[in-house]
Amino acid sequence: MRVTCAVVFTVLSCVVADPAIAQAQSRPVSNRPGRFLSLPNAQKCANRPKQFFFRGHNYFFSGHVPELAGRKVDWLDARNICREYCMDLVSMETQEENNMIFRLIQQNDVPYIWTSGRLCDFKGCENRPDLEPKNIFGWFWSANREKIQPTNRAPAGFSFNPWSQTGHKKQRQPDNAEFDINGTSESCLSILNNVYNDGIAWHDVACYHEKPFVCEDSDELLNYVASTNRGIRL
Ligand SMILES: *[C@@H]1O[C@H](CO)[C@@H](O)[C@H](O)[C@H]1NC(C)=O
Ligand SMILES: [Ca+2]
Ligand SMILES: [Ca+2]
Repeated sequence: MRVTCAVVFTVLSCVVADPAIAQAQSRPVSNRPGRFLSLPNAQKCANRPKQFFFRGHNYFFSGHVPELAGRKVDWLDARNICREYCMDLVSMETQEENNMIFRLIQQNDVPYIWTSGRLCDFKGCENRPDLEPKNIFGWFWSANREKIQPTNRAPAGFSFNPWSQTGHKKQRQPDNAEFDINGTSESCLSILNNVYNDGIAWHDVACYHEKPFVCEDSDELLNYVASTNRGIRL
């Protein structure tokens, strides 16, 4: 097992776009001690739920998987459930993909989901002027470590800003509102369905909240499992 870990992290380190973020990411990211990212399980990867397909990736919504339906988990647990399937939480890099996820939420009346969006506010994110101010430039997709575009305007290729214009403090998101209440940072990106009478929109939310989630294929984990399991069909 230890060898597998070392190999995984060697493999992963080859495809890391942002070493600072990636290195920090392999450490625990919540206050619960001793929590790490899960390794993929080849059997689960081969048999992963494939509910819909978009631009080369399979996806599933946890609420539509019999063994996961009704389960709500915190952000890291959600990532780890996805990762065992060679997937990760969903990352909406384009408006088309974002629309697809918004439609899923709307058509199934889903109250909220986790995405892979994460604020770079942990160890490894210091001394990064390019991430300041954090609420505008500090967000990234943890699934592939790509930066999320500045939060204060429509991302390139989007005709609108998917971050909500309102929230707990009646301010546009991200607003880190729970930090003002009791010092808990809102470091994870959730899509909320009209919780603030604001339609379906992106919100920064504290990572301990428990939510259903959408998983998306991870090229990195699929490639790793393919390369270490000769003949496997993924
Ligand atoms: C902070 O406030 C939220 C909202 O009232 C609550 O759910 C959460 O448990 C609180 N957290 C702590 C650490 O007190
Ligand atoms: Ca994506
Ligand atoms: Ca918020």
